Amino acid sequence: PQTIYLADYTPYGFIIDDVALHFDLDPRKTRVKSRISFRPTPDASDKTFFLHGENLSLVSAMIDGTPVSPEVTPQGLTCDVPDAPFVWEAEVEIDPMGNTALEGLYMSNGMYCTQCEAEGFRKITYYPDRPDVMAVFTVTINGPHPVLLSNGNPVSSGNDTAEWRDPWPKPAYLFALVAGDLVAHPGSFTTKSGRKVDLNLYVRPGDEGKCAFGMQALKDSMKWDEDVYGREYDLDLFNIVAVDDFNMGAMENKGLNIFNSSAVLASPETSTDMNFERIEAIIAHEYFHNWTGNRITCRDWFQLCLKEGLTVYRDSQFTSDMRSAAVKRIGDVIDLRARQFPEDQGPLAHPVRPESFQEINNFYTATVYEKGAEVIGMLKLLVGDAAYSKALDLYFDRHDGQACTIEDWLQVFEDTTGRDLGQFKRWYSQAGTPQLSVTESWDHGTLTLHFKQHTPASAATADPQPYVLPIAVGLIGQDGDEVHETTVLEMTQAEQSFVFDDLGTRPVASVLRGFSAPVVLTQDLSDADRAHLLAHDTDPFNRWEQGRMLAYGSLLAMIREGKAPNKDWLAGIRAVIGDETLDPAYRALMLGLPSQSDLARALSEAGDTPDPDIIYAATEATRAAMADAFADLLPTLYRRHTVDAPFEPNAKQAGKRALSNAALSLLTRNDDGVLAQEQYDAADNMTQQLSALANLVRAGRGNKAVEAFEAQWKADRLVMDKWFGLQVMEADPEDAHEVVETLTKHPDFNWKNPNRFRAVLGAFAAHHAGFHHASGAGYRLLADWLIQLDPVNPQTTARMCSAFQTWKRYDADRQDMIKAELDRILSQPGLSRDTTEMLTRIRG
Ligand code: B3K
Ligand code: ZN
Repeated sequence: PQTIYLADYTPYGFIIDDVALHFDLDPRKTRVKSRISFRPTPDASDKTFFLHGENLSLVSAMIDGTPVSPEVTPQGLTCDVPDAPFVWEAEVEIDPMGNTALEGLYMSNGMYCTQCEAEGFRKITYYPDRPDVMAVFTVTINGPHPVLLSNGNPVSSGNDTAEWRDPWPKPAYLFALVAGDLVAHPGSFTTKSGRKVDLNLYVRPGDEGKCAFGMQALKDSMKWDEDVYGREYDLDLFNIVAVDDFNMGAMENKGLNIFNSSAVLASPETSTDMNFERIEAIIAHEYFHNWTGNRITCRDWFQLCLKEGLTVYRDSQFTSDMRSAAVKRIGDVIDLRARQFPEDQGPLAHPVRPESFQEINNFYTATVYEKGAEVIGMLKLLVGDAAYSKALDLYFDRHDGQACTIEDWLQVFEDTTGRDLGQFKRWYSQAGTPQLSVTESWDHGTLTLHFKQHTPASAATADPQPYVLPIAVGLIGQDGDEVHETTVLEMTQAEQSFVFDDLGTRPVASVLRGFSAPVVLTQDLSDADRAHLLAHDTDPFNRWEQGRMLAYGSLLAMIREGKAPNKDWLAGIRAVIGDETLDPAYRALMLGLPSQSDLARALSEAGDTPDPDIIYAATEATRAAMADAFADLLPTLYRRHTVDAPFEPNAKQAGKRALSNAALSLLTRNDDGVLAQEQYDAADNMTQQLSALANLVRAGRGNKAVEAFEAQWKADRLVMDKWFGLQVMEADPEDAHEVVETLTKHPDFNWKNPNRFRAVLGAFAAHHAGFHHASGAGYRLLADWLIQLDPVNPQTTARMCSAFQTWKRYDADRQDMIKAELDRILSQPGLSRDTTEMLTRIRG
């Protein structure tokens, strides 16, 4: 496969004034006619007329009305064209039904839908399918379907036909078309300048009852973007469509967002609190793309973080405002460590702005998205809130309607603040997680913090240079009072010291408050100092973090030396979870433990070889010790926070349920599932029902409830995904692979549906001890399924290959077995470019 380089970027040789598309829909033979006005760019060096096109059969092509015979390859076509404005017309035939890759125009449960980002439009018609070519589209759709949708505003509609016009120039990746028998859940929003916008959520008949929450989330998002970023919506209409077969969460097509039904449909009976929060965030994310992504788009796909990092950052601000900022931040850091750190520290490491790729779909990663958002958070911390707002206003003013680069983005900050961001830019160009260590010296009222930063070399970055690190620090006195409020230290060197003076007695340093930079921090704090911060830190993130560090210490000592759980840690957690002045959601987080793969990462960072069975056993023993140590407290925690009022998906109720269910999971260890069964029988919402079910299965008492749940929810695809997933997640490591094998033989295991495939195989890949079973059965099983899925859906296959990215952490036997599986997959004839690239990089 061919490697594409950022350094090779050249502007397109033509400008498009206008695109007209005409669709005659048919499941196997859809006809697409295009009429596109081109004009040569005056100063372009490359005048070759090239149009991308894949899996298309060309019926006819004309230039200025005269038939032409372009030279066609599997990637596209070239043609001689006049050195003056001309009109290109073509007709192609495509096969939506045969399109199982879910990219381009495809069918899902009888409806037509599209997914064009990043390079799917070329599977619809011949076109310069690159984001820096922006044009105005008119779309006509013919087909016997009650609902026919495309981008922009409706122009006309009649029997089995509709015409749409999108007045805003856009790249082809934002094109969308939907047709089918759908019902609309309507709403409306009046913008701050008084324009009324019609809103619709289109769903399959039967799903009408799952729309209200998503609609409200959309209105909240529209309002928030006006209030916080001053951004108003720009069309008369905003449509969202729910689709069952979708490779990702959702897609921000202009005026016509298409969502995985799991990312938009919600009801109390069928969705958990976590589902509600995720749906609200994804709706916000896609809506926010209208300005950060659509109005201002990317020049090329290397700049993906320009829209994704910024939009993730914006949606995290939104969730912080709608819910609890502290809880959101902790959740984001847990997620970053679980998904981004392994990527950044393994064979798939790449900069936030990659410099080369073979398949761009492989770069929609936690590094581009989540680390990309962290970089923006750091920038904001460095320049301050006011300068951030000014810079964003300038960005929107200066670049509206353009396809931009990271250089453009940083320039608005330089112009606003006068800062030189040359060194800061390394966050975009270097791969790897910086390791930051801090030691202290104390001298008569003066505390000096000595920092060192070091980033390990990787295949992507051979010799990483020091970063600009914003390090938020506060000081907590011996009596528990804050003696120095948060200050942001700006570290730019490999080694640097910062002084705090005029201190009476020696305080405890609370370092990297709010996780102010995405680094691995090593701080020489004693357990007593950590316990002091756990009890008194005014920074909610760091308070939680110290509990987590103590948990790591306790678990690692148990794993390495068989030590009993750390009593000071248990006592510290006990005090926090019993503190009724604290937010229940926050206390629920305090009852969490590092995941087993986080422990494996910590061991391997320290130079040890993780043993998944020992990690599993230590985690179980620690949970048992918690159940024991908190035994007297748990029943009260459970009862006090069980919600009696009618279900509301708000943060307040969700926090209470999170805490009572965290208590339930410990209580179940003491009562053999009696309370869990009680909760299961009484549950009137999915949060309570699913949590009870998970506890019953974990306790080995779930058979009856598993059957009852299936009988109750057989007809609901999204709930059945949970049913499949839960049985894998809660399986005993010894038989996890057998559980998976049994589930894959279930008549409802439709493996071509990405949600169902992920529910089972994705959950299995995340089951640390089950997947890494010493027999190698887990590796073989996943590899078998990746081989089966690849020809059908390369994107979902390639994404799941990352299950193997941590393979070099493990012992030689496991490494040999994994390597054999990687090679077996790689030797499959016709393996997709997506999967080939992923496995080649992982194998190293
Ligand atoms: N921009 C889309 C992702 C497209 C994925 C292409 N493989 C969703 C999002 O980030 O909002
Ligand atoms: Zn996005």
